[in-house]
Amino acid sequence: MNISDLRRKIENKEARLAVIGLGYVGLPVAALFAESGFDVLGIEIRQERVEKINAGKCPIEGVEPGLSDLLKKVVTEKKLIATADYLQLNDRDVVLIDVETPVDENNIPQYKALRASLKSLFPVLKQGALVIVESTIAPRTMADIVLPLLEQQGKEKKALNDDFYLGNCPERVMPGKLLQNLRTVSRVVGGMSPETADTMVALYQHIVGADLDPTDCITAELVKTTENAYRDVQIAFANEVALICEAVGGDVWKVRELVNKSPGRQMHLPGAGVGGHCIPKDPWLLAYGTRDSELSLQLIPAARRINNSMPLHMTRMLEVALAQKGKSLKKTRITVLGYAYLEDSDDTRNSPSKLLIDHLQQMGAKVMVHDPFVKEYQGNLLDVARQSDALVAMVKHQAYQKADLKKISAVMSDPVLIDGRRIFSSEDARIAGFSYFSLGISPEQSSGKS
Ligand code: SAJ
Repeated sequence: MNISDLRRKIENKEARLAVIGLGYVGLPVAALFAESGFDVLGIEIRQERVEKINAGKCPIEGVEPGLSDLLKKVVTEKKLIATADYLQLNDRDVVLIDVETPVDENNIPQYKALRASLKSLFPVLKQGALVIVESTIAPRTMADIVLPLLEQQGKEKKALNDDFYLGNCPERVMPGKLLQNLRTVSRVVGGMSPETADTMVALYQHIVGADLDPTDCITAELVKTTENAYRDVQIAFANEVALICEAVGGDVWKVRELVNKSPGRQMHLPGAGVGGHCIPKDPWLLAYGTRDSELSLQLIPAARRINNSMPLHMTRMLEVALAQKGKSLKKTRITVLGYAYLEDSDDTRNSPSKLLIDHLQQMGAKVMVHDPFVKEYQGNLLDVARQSDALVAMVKHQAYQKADLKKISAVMSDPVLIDGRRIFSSEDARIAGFSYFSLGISPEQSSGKS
């Protein structure tokens, strides 16, 4: 089958699709293509996940509007079937790869899952099939790693743009808005040839109601990692301004509001840390692309260091607040509000709270954790906070924005409130009986002494 035949089959939805990796990205993608009328095979190595999906049950927890119902519908209609068996890929015209691409403790990309999926795919890949990597990858990964693994295995060889076609179409999803982002956010469509990119546009047009920008693979790899490195640097800037405001007696939240009135400014939100599956990782993927060059990056690594230091800054704020009451961290009881990395989500990957909790425990504090979305930390907030010396607010869950601070303060002893996301107002916290300290506001201003 040549690219024109494939394009025709895609346009009239006869092409048989497969998605390798039914996680936060792969599962909604598979469900959307199934809903649009394609026959979709989902490949998932976790057997329990396969069974759950084939029972029409969504394995993704948290608030994902529409996903559970959509999955149930397409599974019931048998438009989406999950399996762990790679052999079933042999009749698939298009194979999307949505496996994890984490970085290790040295910020080096770990492509184990990507390599494994390509190695399993090679022997069963249908002649003339289109392979699209949706996972986020470092620049040059398509050319240096993906292509060679599809061109040869052992003695068997395959020819690009003849035996198979290849592209990279990075996802732009966000937990809590998986379906919405897939349907409404533009995508960069990188093909190993212009014809492949155009064929990929024809495919994604079935589920994406936004710009589809055809280009080459290196551009697609650079755009995805750059857009997240951009966000990380912007957040780091906001965090450094927060530290400046604390040092000079300012209020970063007011400063940010007024700075953003200046045309062309978009100062991001300072915060207690940067978590999630994208932002902490993608700057390192971008940097990894330069590994064979003489280039030594400055700004992008520095931004990562600043953002990673924010949970420890919360500890320092806590120590200052407790010292004003003649207390030290050792033996105090601290309640951490929020373990997810993002408000109103159950996603705990790279949770900044984990860094804070580990550090507080190393300093000898007894740490309680509450999070309305994370199973092991759900429970009655008053019970968790009871007898605590301090609260550290790490995630701006709606439940905390609506919390009755008076009731919480009443079950604590001489309470301190450290606010890492400006969830509360200084006045409300003080009236409720807390000694209140907010990230980005000098201690004097926070406690109303200035
Ligand atoms: N954060 C800040 N200050 C900010 C924004 C975020 O401290 O101004 C923190 C958050 O608390 C969180 C982390 O950074 O811990 C990441 O937040 P995020 O809003 O960037 O959420 P993510 O990680 O889900 O980012 C995803 C990314 N999307 C993709 O990679 C496809 C990101 O590019 C999007 O901008 C973001 O979703 C979004 O807002 O849609």
